[in-house]
Amino acid sequence: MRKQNMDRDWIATARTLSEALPYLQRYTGAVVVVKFGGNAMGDEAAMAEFARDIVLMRQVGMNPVVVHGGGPMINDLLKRLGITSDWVRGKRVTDQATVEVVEMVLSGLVNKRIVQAINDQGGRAVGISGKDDDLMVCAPDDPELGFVGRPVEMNVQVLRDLYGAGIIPVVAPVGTGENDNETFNVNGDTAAGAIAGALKADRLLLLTDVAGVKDKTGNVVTQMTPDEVRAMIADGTIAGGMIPKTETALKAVEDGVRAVVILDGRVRNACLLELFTDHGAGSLIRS
Ligand code: X2W
Repeated sequence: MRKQNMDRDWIATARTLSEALPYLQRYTGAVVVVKFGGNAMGDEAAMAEFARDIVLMRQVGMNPVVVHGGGPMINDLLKRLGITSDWVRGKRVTDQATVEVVEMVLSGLVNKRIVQAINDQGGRAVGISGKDDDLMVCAPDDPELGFVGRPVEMNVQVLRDLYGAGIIPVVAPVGTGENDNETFNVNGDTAAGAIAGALKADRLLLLTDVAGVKDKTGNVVTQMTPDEVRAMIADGTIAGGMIPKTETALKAVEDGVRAVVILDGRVRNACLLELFTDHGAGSLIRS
């Protein structure tokens, strides 16, 4: 039954929708690559909320492409199997046994969990990996890292075919190789950046578990140019795990992505906050 009392929440809801109009108009047809990291995934409720935001983006005429990680989930299964992992410069040293687990977890458990969550919210998601239609062809990144891949050839037509048909592609960061029967473990941020670059996406959203890029005083920097990011890396303001993320952002902007945003995926409706409000969220990097 319709309620007659116009309490403040309903008025605020209508106001929010009205204020979103210019953003909805600006983003019609926009290609938005969303990297959903394993640390940003959280519980079932958080997953459902993420899926709902992605379905809403599709519903209002955007073309979202989800690229996911799953590092913590790979750690869980490796542990259960008694396989240990070493890390070098933020990347998992990946031998034959490890790459099999990586593919099982990323292309299997994690990919299908996200696909199902999007479909449960009324979207049409199809899960693939970098092997499907040779989407992401890799070469070894560094001999020290084993089967860790560096994307060398991107074939993104399959993604255009999927979103052109109204489908939301969900991509696991597992690559194929230049030789037969090779499998590569690709860092999720690297894969998302390569896909966004090859699509010349309007936005790359890197959802993580920190508020964004912080300056020396610990405040989140809301907007930066690539030169400013390079200076912050050089003087040590950007450090640790933020280095590969900002380097991915720099490369994506160089490749023709219009803007990259590093934002906290644990914040409710993080994607919508960034795309559809004046407020924005996280740190935006653009020339
Ligand atoms: C990552 C792939 C998953 C990933 C790994 O093995 O953990 C490499 O390190 P998050 O959740 O985004 O960190 N690959 C080469 O990137 O997951």
